[in-house]
Amino acid sequence: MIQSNIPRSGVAIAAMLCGVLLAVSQAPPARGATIAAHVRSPAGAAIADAVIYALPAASLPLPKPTLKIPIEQIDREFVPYVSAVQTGTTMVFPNRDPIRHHVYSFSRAKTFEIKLYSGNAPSEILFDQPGVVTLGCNIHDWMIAYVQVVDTPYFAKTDAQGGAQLVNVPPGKYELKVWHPTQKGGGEPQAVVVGQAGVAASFVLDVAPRKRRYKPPLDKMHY
Ligand SMILES: [Cu+2]
Repeated sequence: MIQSNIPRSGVAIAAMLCGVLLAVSQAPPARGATIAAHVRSPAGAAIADAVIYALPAASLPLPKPTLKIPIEQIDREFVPYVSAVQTGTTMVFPNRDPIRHHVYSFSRAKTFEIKLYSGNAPSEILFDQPGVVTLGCNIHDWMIAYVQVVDTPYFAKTDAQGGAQLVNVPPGKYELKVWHPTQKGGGEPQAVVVGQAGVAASFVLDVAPRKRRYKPPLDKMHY
């Protein structure tokens, strides 16, 4: 910080404040627009945990993934149940339980296992191929999670109201796709043109109810 010997008058301070306000109001706009997507069933019910992703029609210089994305194990479940990540993302699998877990995948997009561990997993996993990766725990049959690995940084997952916001999408043409772990039909890809004002899209997707395997209460656990 440069010291100044010039006394600051009220006018000078007011001018400085104006400059600050001007700088705030002239902040550059967000880098892109928003794709507001909505997914519902043929009967009109909101579909949660659907992954929406936008693949650029032309090759764009896409930002690379930089964050490590966690899937935790909490109360003998994977959290979250559904994740979406960009191809090239490193994922970590912290175990928050007082018992050990053994995370594995036989999926073609990523086959791996992290043998029985507590706390932070001894290895991180690079998801370097697009596709669906199904995770299980070798000890607890009911534990399941899905990772949709996509060749784009523009994706989002629907909330309980079936809505998903893909943010900071540069203007241009995209193929908009939807995926859900228990999808049965519908959800055909859509061509969308993203303008400065963004775009809205809706999908109708037929999904089966999630089937859960029996999860014993804690006092019935032997491991
Ligand atoms: Cu487990």
